[in-house]
Amino acid sequence: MTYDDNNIFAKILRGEIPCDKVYEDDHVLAFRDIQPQTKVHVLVIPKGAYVSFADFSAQASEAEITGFFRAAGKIAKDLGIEGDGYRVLANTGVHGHQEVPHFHLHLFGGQPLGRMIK
Ligand code: IU
Repeated sequence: MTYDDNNIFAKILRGEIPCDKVYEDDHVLAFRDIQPQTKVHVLVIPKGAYVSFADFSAQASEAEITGFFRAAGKIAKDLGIEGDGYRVLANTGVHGHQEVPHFHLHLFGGQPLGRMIK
């Protein structure tokens, strides 16, 4: 899918809009969701221009994919939500109700989550 350089996460990556950053490395940025749905609600995004999970999983290099998922796991651990458990979610496309067209993982935790979030 064509990537929109003006999506909000692209602007955050370029530093044009601030974010509440919790982690950054060469390939990954993570920040707190602006409208948290749970006590801990963090978004993990690749720095590369991928619209969705579909594009990221199909087009990203193995190094990007490995780095991304390793970072996501480390972020959850560093946030202190690993012990009691948490939820990872990637809304994708129209049926998935993806609102921001830059691939992101939601990390939800810090409280019991029930069966579904979102
Ligand atoms: P979705 O998976 O694309 O549906 O979720 C997008 C998330 O991005 C949603 O939880 C928003 O609250 C969040 N978000 C944000 O953290 N900062 C922003 O400036 C905007 C959306 I716009």
